Amino acid sequence: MSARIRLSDEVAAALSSGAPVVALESTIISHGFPYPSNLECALEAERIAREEGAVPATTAILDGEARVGLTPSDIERLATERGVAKASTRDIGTLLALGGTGATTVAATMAIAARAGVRVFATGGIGGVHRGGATTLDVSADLEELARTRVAVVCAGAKSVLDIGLTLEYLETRGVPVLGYCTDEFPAFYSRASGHPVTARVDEPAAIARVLRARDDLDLPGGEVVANPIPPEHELPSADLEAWIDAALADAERSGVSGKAVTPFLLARIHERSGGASERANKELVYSNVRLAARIAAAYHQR
Ligand code: PSU
Ligand code: MN
Repeated sequence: MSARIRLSDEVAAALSSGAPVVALESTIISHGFPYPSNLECALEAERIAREEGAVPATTAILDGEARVGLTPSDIERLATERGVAKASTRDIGTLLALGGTGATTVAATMAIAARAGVRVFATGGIGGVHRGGATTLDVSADLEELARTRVAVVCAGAKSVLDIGLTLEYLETRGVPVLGYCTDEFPAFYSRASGHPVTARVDEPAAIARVLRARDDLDLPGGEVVANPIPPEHELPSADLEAWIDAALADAERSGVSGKAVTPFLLARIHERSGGASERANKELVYSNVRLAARIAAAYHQR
């Protein structure tokens, strides 16, 4: 493993004994939720991973150090400090060299986790091709990282602020399998349905682990999307959702936000517009993804 990455003692011990580890990202903490929901969600995600017998490996870059496995006070810092950068893959080198602090996106978390030896990662939603992406080229670096880095990303699909059809086309082109956990349909984050099919439906965590092993054995590049629909009792009504999303997109258009600020802007607007409902749903789907990721990691490490 790279000497550039600092593992927590707990993560180091788990990796060296072949115990299950689940990577967790930190952009969701610094830029995905307002305080104190962000802190609550990050700590509860760690608790659930442990409850399921896996070691949580929350990842970030702190004061120029790539860290896999954080302390509760590191997490609190990411949840409260102003001006923590949103760090994608391209930012890693700069932050390390110049002593910066960044909350890692799905892409950067995958890049660091893979180099630490972590195979399974849980988050809320992945980035994707934005609406209009065919002309703006606003395509998340998450999709590029999925194409080259061998980490399975357990998520609740992608938000419909994105163009879900184009996101799936892009993943197909780049050779990334999209595995539907107990679903034939790719989920749309707050809702279980998107109208778009997955690559394959897989109904057991152990079967997902076997897919990862098969891909490892053939040395196929890249990772996998494991799409886990939000639990039905937490799904948001689609009429409300469409109104909030349309309003958020219109706000974005009006304010001229661009580049890496787009996704955090849209998330914040949806949370505001929905008066807390989207935050609750977002937390619940993260918890459900962490539980599934821990079970996949446990099966993957059971030889
Ligand atoms: N989607 C969400 N919540 C999030 C993100 C995406 O529902 O917090 C974050 C993740 O960290 C993801 C990043 O990797 O946004 C994607 O940003 P961009 O679209 O700029 O690639
Ligand atoms: Mn973008």
